[in-house]
Amino acid sequence: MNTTTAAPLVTEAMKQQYRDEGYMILERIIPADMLQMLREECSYFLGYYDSEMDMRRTKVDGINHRSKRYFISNRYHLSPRMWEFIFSPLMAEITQATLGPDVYLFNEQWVIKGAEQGMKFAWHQDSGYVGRQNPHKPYLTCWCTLDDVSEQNGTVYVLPHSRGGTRQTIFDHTQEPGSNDLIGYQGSDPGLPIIAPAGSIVAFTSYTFHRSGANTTSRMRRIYLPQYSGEPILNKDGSNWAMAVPFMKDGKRVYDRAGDTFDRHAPANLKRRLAAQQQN
Ligand SMILES: O=C(O)CCC(=O)C(=O)O
Repeated sequence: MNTTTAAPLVTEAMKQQYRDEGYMILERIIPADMLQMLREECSYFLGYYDSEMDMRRTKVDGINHRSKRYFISNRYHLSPRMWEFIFSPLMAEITQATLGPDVYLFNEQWVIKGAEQGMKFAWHQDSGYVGRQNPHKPYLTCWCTLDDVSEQNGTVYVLPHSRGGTRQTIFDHTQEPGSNDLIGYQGSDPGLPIIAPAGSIVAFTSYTFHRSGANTTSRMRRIYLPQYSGEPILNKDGSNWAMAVPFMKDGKRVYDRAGDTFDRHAPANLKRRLAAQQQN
């Protein structure tokens, strides 16, 4: 009888680093067919978003800057296959290792830096965007590389908890004019650059300070970034801050593919925005 079990993808040492320093790195962890699918979907959503900006006759939309930097959020219902990655056994293992037995999809986005003019993104905690006025436990960001990432093409820099003082604290953030970035750290520590091949995942907590550099290369730099929480994250009025799609409950996968529709789970502000566009 064969009694061997597959080695865990997330090792004890990785979990310890995540707990102590707020991040861990899983290199070349995304299967090749998934990576290909994510790259194809990325092209679709980028084209979709560019045409939306053109229709609105704008080049700047919040923190999105046409051809320079994109954050395209919470549209996975518009794809017939994104759920296969978001709710995959791989993401189940990573989320269980970091958040525990109950997991919800909170937010998901493409973060794309344009070739040659890809803009930097300022030091922040993801929780700084949710805000201290909406109290929440640290949630999980999975920064998934669709390209090899380097300091030249605008990789992310992480400030470990022991250097940023972030283990239990959400700092004040102020908005930077022009870029519209929220900035939460003004210190001189440059952070740790993540140099990793395509298909890697950097998992960090929403309290961990991070930033990213400019893309000066001749190719785009593409990231897919799903975020998960251990419980729904709410606005003060009780509505979802973004989404709260059940994924795991008591360590078991409870994701309901048939019930996961745009109408049921997409954020209210996105529903309003897309509905308004259809009327134009
Ligand atoms: O991929 C990047 O450039 C940084 C993304 C990021 O920091 C975020 O979405 O919070």
